[in-house]
Amino acid sequence: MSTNVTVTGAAGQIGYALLFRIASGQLLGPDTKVRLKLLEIPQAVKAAEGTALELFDSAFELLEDIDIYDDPTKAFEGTNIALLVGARPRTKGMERADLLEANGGIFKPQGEAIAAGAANDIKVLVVGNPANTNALIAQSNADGVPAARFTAMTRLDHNRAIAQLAQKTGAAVSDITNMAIWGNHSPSMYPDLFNAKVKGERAWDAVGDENWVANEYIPRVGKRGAEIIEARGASSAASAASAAVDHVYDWVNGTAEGDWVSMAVPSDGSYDVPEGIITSFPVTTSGGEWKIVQGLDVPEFSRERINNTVNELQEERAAVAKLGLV
Ligand code: NAX
Repeated sequence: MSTNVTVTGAAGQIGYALLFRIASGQLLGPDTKVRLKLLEIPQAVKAAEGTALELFDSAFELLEDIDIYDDPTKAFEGTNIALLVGARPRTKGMERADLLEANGGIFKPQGEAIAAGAANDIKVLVVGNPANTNALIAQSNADGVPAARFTAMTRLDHNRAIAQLAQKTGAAVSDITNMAIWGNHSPSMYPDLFNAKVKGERAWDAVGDENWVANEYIPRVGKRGAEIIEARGASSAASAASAAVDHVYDWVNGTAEGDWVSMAVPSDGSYDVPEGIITSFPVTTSGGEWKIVQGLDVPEFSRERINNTVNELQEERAAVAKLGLV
């Protein structure tokens, strides 16, 4: 048995890091063979073919086949896992409405193609920005596919939040559990230290410095993408690919007992977050399904910040609704 994995934006920089991780078995585990289906725009198909040659040259034992398409209907046919990485970036002078409209032109037909031909167990992760709202557009246009199959990536923010907390407290990354990112994959997202733990102790108490949390930690995690661009001269790529692998691996294989991960998923109204928007929550996964963790502590400090990031997503939803995309 093999699993069909579609990757869009395959010729891009995240694609270049991601495809080798998938083909080596890190996405689905060492017992699952993979057939890659790559989607690119016509101008980038040749570059995707170049990456496919390198994948071939790596002689990955789990990689059964690679097909390259410039047509979403073919790229999503029979697919089990779809990683939607390709998106339209914001260019100079572009207003938010223009950005959302341009991405609507990508994610609406991709949602329709998923509905038309993907496998019954399809799972979708949207990485391409604005990821949460692009996921909402795809989901809204995928008639007949359960909304829960559409998720967006906040796992990079989650991993950044763990790494920064480990550095501050001197703990190992493996000592940090129960991290949660709430909201949008944008600088407004909220990493929650009230529920995260450092060696079992509440992270807020382990840090013991509200000023650091409010004025250094949260902005640092939120603006880490800009810091990487400043240092590298290009946006995060390998860390984003790594986070995408973590997201799908945990969705398919389940979260560890007592721990959870962050995924942007369609809200069911939990924690008074408006229903329907695709927003990050702490979730557990089991049997290929996710569940929002219930009953967590949401003090005023968290509530204000969750409301702020969720309001941003509601505005994005209103803007794409106005464009007839959802
Ligand atoms: P690149 O510009 O290197 O690659 C994007 C690729 O997508 C290009 O090869 C392009 O031809 C392709 N593409 C464009 N439209 C397409 C379509 N309709 N169908 C198929 N392919 C299409 O960008 P890269 O650095 O790889 O980043 C990809 C996306 O990830 C961007 O939108 C970026 O903003 C987003 N990110 C999201 C992150 C997250 O945490 N959710 C973090 C990393 C990254 O910034």
